[in-house]
Amino acid sequence: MATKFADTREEKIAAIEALDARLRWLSAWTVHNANHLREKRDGLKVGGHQASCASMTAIMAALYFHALRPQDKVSVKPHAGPVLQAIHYMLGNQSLERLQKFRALGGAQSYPSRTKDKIPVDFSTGSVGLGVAITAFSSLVQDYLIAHGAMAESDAGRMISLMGDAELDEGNIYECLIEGYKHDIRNCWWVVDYNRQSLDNTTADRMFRRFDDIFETCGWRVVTLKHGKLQRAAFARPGGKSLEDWIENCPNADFAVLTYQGGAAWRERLLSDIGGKPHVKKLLESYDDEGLAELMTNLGGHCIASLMDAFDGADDDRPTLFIAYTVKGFGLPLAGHKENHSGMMNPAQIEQLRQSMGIAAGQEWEPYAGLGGNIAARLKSFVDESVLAKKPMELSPNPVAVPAHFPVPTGETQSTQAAFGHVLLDLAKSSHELADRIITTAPDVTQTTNLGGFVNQRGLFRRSQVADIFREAKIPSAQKWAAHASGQHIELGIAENNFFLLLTSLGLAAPHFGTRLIPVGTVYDPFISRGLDALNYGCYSDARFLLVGTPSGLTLGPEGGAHQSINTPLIGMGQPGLAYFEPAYADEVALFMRWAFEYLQEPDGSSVYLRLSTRQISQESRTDETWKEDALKGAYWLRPPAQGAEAAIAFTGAIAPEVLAAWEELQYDIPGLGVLNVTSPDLLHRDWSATKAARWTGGQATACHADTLLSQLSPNASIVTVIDGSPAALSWLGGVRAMRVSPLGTDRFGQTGDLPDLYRTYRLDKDAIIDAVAELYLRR
Ligand SMILES: Cc1ncc(C[n+]2csc(CCOP(=O)(O)OP(=O)(O)O)c2C)c(N)n1
Ligand SMILES: [Mg+2]
Repeated sequence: MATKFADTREEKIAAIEALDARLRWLSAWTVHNANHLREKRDGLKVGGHQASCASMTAIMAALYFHALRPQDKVSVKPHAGPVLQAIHYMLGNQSLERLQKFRALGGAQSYPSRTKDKIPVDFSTGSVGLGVAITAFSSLVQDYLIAHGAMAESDAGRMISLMGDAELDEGNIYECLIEGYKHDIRNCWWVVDYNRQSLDNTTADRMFRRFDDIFETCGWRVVTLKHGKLQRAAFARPGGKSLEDWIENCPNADFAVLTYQGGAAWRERLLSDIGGKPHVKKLLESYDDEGLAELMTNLGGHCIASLMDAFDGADDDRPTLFIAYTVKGFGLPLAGHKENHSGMMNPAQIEQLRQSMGIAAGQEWEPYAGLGGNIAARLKSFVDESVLAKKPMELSPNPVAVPAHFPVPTGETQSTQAAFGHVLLDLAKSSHELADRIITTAPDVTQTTNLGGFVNQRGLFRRSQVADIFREAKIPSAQKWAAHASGQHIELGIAENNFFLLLTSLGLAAPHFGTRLIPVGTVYDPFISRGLDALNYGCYSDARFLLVGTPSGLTLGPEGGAHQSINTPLIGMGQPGLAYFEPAYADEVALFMRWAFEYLQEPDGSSVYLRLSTRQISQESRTDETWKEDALKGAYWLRPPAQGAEAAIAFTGAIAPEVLAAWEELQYDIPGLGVLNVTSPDLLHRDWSATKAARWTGGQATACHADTLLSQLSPNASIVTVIDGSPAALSWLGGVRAMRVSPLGTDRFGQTGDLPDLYRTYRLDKDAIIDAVAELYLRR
C-alpha cells in the first residue's frame, strides 16, 4: 500500500518536482507525436512549442498542485497548452486518444479553448495579451457579483494568468492596467514566464526592472523570482557574490547563448570574466560541467521551493505580478537557442531525453513512467487528492426570464438609438428580475449612446461609494454620476479592447461564477474595429452579451470620415458567435432586444450585435404583427410585392425613408414593386448558406428564408440593395435565385456633411435608388 506523498513540505516539493519533470516530458512527447509519429497527409508542419512548454512546467506544477484553490481560475499562455493537457491527462480528465490527436480534428486544441477542448479550460487563449487581461476583468466581475450579493466574499477566487514575457509588449495589457487601477481590482495574479525570449529573438535588456515600475505605479505588488535555491546557496559561498553580480549584469542574449552551449562554455566565460576575483575559481571548480550548467540555469521559475514560497507569500487580495525568471526550453537540448520558439527536438534528441528520464521504450504515454512503482503510486495519489481534482464543474444556471413583450417607444419619428435607450430605461424602472441582471458598460460613450437613462435609474458600480460632486453642488445636469456597490453600470475609459474584454468577462459570469448577467455594451459603431480582436476573443470564448454599435454609418456624418462605419455590417456577418441585426424602426428595436435577451441565454445561442442610428425617421403604422416572425429570421416584406413582380428594393436600417420615397415614385411604373426590409443580413445569409450545406450533409432540401421571400418575385426579377455600409452586405441576395442586383452602399471613406448631401454624394438618396431600379428594369 503506497504511503501518502507530501506529508512534509520537503516531500511535497519532491512530489511537485517529479510532476514538473512529468509535465515537461508529456508536453514534449505530445508535440513530438503530432509532428513525427502521427501519419501526415498534407505535408504541412503540425507545430507545437516544446521550448515554451518546458519554460513553464515548474510554474504550472507549483501553481496547480500547491497554490491553487478550488475557486481560482487560470488562464494559460497559449503555447503552454500541451502542459495544461498533460496536467489533465495525469488527473484522468483527458484521454490518451485526444492527446495523441493534439492539433488534429477532435483532438486536444493547439491553445487552450473553452469551447473546443474537452478538459476544463477557465479562459481561452491564443491571441497573446487578451488571455492575460481577461483575468483582471474577471476579478472585477467577481467583485461586482459579491457586491450584488450573488457571491460570498469568502468564495472569491484568484483570477490568475500564466503569461509569456513577450505578452508584456501587447498594448492591451497597459490599457487593462490603467482600468484595473481605476476600479481597484483585487484577487488577480499574473505570473510571467520571464524567459526573455519572444518568437523571433531574445528580448530587450533595457526593459529590465521597467515592468516593476509600471506595475507598481498601477498598484500591483511585484514579486521577482530570479534565483533558485541552488543559486542562492552558491551565492552564499566564498566567491558567490561575484557570481551573483555577474548574473545580475549578464545581457539576455549572452545568457541564452551560454545556456544553449552548456557547462564548458559557462566555465570558460565565467573564468574569463570573473575568474580573477577572490574564491571564484575555486567555487567554479566545485561543479563539474553538468553541475555548472544546472547551477547557472537554476532560475527562480524552475525552482519549485521558490515558487511555492512566493505563491504562499501573496496571501492577501492585492493584485500581484510574479516575475519568474526562466529558461526557454529548460531541460531540453533546445534550451536558450533564440530560434527555439517553434523549434522541435528531432527523433534522436527526444530519444535521448526519454532515456535520460528513465522512461522505457513503449512507456512514453504512461502518465507516471520513469518513476519506481512505489513512487509512481504515491505520486498518483498526490495528484488524485490535489485541489485541482476537486475543482467544481462549471455551472449552467437557469435562464433569467424575459418579459413576454417590451413596450414599443412611442413617437411619430424616432431613431433606433433613442428607442434602444427607451427600452432599457423602461426595464430599469421595472421591478423585473431581468432588469436586475442587466449590467451596462461603455468606453466613455455612455451618454452619447443613450445609456444615460438606464444609468440614472440604476447607478454606476464601484466597490466603494463615489459621490456625484456636480449633483451635490446642485449644478443642473442630466446625468446622475454617483457610484456605489449596487450600481449596474461599469464605466470604462476610452479603450475598446477593455470594453470587449469586460463584456467577455461579464458574458462568462454564468459558467465562471454561477450567476447569469445580461451585459449590454455600447460603442460608437466605427470603433468596434479598435477592439475587434477582443470581440473575436469574446465570441470564441462563447461569452454572451448584447453589443450595440451606435451611431453608425453616415449618421455620424458631421463627425467626418474617421467616424463613418463602413465595414461593420460585414463584421457582423463574418463574426462567428455574434448575431447581427440592424433595425430600421423602434418596434423592431424592441422586438430584437427582447429576442436578444433570450437568445444570449440559450445553450446554442450567441452574443448579439445591434447596429443602430441617431437618424430620426417616420415610423411605420403596422396593421398586424405578422412581420415580426419574418423580421426575426432576417427580413420581411415592408411593401409586399405582387406575385411575380419584376423588381424589388431590399434595404437595411435607417435608410428606409429614401427607399420608401423611391418606392412611392416607382410603384406606378413598376407594378407590384416590393420593398424588402433586411433586418439581419447576417441571419439571412447564414440561413441561406446553411440550407445549401444541409443538402450535402443529410439535411432536408428545404428553402431558406431568403429563397421563400424572393420566390414571390418573377424568376427574372431585379433587386436593388441599399445599406448605409458596405454594399457587399446585401449584394449576395442576387445569388439566392439568380437575380440581377444593383448594390448601393458606401465603399469610400466618409466626409463631413448633412445627410441629404452625403446620401447624394454616396448614391444612397431617392434619385440614386430610382436610377438603379430603372437601369436594371429597363436593361432586362
Ligand atoms: C496577437 C498575437 N500576435 C502574434 C502571435 C504569434 N505568437 C505566438 S507566441 C509569440 C511569442 C510569445 O513569446 P512569449 O510570450 O515570451 O512566450 P514564450 O514562448 O517565450 O514563453 C508570438 C509572437 C500571437 N499568438 N498572438
Ligand atoms: Mg518569452
